[in-house]
Amino acid sequence: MTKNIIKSLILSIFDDEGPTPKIFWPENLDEGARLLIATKTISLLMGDVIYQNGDTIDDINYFGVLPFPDLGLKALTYFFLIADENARGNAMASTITVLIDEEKSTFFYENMKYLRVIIDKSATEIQNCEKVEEYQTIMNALREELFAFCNDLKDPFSSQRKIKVVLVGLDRAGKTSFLFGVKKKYSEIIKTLPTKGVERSEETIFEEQNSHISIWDLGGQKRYREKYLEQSKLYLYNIDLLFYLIDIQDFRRMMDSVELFSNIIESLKELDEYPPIVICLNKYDPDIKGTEEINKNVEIITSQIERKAEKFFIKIFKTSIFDYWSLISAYSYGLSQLSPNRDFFKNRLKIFADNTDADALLLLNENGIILSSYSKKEIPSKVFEISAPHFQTLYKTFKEFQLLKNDYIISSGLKTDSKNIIFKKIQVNKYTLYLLLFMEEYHSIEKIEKFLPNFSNILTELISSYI
Ligand SMILES: Nc1nc2c(ncn2[C@@H]2O[C@H](COP(=O)(O)OP(=O)(O)OP(=O)(O)O)[C@@H](O)[C@H]2O)c(=O)[nH]1
Ligand SMILES: [Mg+2]
Repeated sequence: MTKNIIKSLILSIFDDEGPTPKIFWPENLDEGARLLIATKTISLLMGDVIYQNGDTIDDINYFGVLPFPDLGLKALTYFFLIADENARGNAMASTITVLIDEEKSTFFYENMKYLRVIIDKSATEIQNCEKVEEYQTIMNALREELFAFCNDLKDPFSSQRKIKVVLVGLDRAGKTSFLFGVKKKYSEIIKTLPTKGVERSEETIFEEQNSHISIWDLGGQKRYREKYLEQSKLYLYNIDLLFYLIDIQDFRRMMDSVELFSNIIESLKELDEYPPIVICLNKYDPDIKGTEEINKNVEIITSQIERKAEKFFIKIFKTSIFDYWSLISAYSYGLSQLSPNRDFFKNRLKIFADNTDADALLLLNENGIILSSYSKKEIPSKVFEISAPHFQTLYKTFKEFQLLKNDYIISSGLKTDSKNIIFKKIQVNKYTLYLLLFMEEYHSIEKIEKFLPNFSNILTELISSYI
């Protein structure tokens, strides 16, 4: 019997009295605990600006995993809005929260995709139902469905979340170089030999993370391709994230690459696996990018891949080992897909940007991986592209010589439009993170200092369950 894994289930609504636990199970759930859960789940997601930017109700919904260390519990929470003419902004912030013992939290990560569907369905029912009295019925049905789901699981929790990331593509597409490039192991790149079979390595986003990320770099030569397609149960099973690399300069083999992609899609479908896929149009080198021939290749391959991808979630990047930013952007984007809290992060970054009048900001970890980003317009992302890698190097250098005041590096002299790029190290609990902001010069530091404590507090809650 595994149904006891779920300790509690709560529907909280922000009404006239503030965050209120409306429907909860078990009935004898401690009042203090109830209130804490309602308050934390709602307040973490609700910014001052949330209703004011013209979003429709359906646009606002976030899933995330939150810790409740005082209760010894971990929560999977879904934030959504319920329309209400009398409420501020014509909507009430609401959350559905499922709680389990904190040491079993892998259960959430491993079953996220199913739990999302189940909870989302109930939230939609609540949004659409006319009578408040029906909330109880909907929540009872949700509880039954969650119990049934848990009962069907053979092994609902292991102590560590195991994540499998796979890189595939034709031989010489640049998979192994891509991984070296991300790690700035340049001396290795020039020595790469064709990968034999599979090479496995590990990724760590935080030292403290409770997940094990294993990266499989699958050799792309014909015999290895045949092997992993034949033994797809071994190689393509249980994938959390897939990178597919294509050599954009090798026009001759472009259709072979599309065919391989198509074969992989078919294998995944057979295995009932639907990982997010990051496509890298690789060898898009700085000196040839924008040329007519390359543009044409990009166009052709993009349309082919999109057609073959069917219902898979794909995101296409143009990458080159000579453009570090292109590698780290694609790589980070992929890894961020592994985080159940990615929407939470983005939302928090947006609120911080609005508070500080920043046009854009990035949150990086110590290895320069972009944990989350937010930008109001398209232009600033270009600014980051040029500056982010340099700032981190600058930071390390300055730090070494103890030249930094309060861990800030500020670009001044961007005299074109009185904007600054600000780089700041922030300590969030035991995690060292870096913020990169693009913002108005005027009072920029004061604004950051004013809102940073609250921002850091919230990040503390979110970061321990980032991955
Ligand atoms: N111009 C250019 N060359 C690249 C790039 N990435 C990789 N290469 C080169 O392409 C060749 C193949 O790179 P690998 O990383 O070994 O390719 P792979 O996909 O791992 O190949 P297999 O292991 O056989 O599947 C090497 O000579 C690399 O130096 C790139 O972005 N631009
Ligand atoms: Mg290789």
